[in-house]
Amino acid sequence: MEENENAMAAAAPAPEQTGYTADKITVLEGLEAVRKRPSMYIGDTGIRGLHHLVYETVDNSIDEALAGYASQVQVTIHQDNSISVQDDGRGIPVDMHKDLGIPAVEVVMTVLHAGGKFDHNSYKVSGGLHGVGVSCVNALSDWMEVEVHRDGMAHDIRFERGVTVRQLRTLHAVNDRGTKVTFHPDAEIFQETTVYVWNTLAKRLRELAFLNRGVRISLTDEREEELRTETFYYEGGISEFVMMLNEHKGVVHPEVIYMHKEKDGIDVEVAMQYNEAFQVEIYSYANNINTFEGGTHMTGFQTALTRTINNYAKGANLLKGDKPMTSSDTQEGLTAIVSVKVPDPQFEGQTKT
Ligand code: 0RA
Repeated sequence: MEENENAMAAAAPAPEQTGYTADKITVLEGLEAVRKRPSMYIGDTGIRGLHHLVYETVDNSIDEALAGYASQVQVTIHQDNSISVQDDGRGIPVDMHKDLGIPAVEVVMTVLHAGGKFDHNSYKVSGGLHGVGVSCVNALSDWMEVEVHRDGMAHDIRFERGVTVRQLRTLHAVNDRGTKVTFHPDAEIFQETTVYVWNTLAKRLRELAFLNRGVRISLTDEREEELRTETFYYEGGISEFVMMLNEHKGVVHPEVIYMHKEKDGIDVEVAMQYNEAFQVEIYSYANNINTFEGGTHMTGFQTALTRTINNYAKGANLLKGDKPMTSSDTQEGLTAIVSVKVPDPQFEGQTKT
């Protein structure tokens, strides 16, 4: 992907011919590349890719919440299937980017991978789709508007197919903070459909609320005569996720077992509860993305579980003459969530959904 971008930038006309600086050429070529091969960036241009535009946008607000600056994220499906994602975070900075000479918010929205580059302290955790950033959403939207409330003022900017069509303006005084991104998926790109599905968005937003304890995420649909709204908020985080999964099963112990530790910037959480069934239901996540092929976080948990139970059993003389338990013994009837948050994740050869 990087190689491709560089190749395109190299083939661009010389700055003296166009009046653009080298940086600006790279900016334009970048988003053109996304429109040329959208599936390279968002996986596909069907209904999945369409919904991924929302997830990618929501991830930025979740990051702001994980950094401790936002507490809620509101997603709205408007009548024309445009989507708004609004948070109460610090607001994307609107000051001039010193190298590019355009406002920082414009950099975030028009430069591939620009996400938090100008903010080296940012602890970017959310996975995004392929970690492509909100500029890809911009490139694949026939229009996008961003409104920022910051330092007591409202600001807005508008793009069409990734190109700035209305420069950043300062509108009026406000007494709140936050960012609202509204985009309309481009039917030239999403030829199959541009219609959002409530259940698909609700399922992912609920999952994000479970995985990010204390973040209030709401979904509103303005397309029907009657407004539909649902709020996902779980003070218990992944423990409540396990409770939901075990809801219709007889549980072996009433309380969900929960463990949480942060070390060297890596956050690890486990919630688990045994039920009376035989199936194993363990879901693992890295940076809010379901790592359905497992990984070191998953095998680490499984190994530790079996070792811990065997050590206890041995110490309490429960094994008698029996062989130590196997991991299939210790996982029978187990429902568990393993969630890790890593600043620079490696999804080696992993297909993300
Ligand atoms: C970097 C720096 C700062 C805010 C953000 C990113 C930010 C990005 C998004 C995207 C959606 N919502 C957002 N909210 C905040 C601010 C740095 C500062 O104020 O010092």
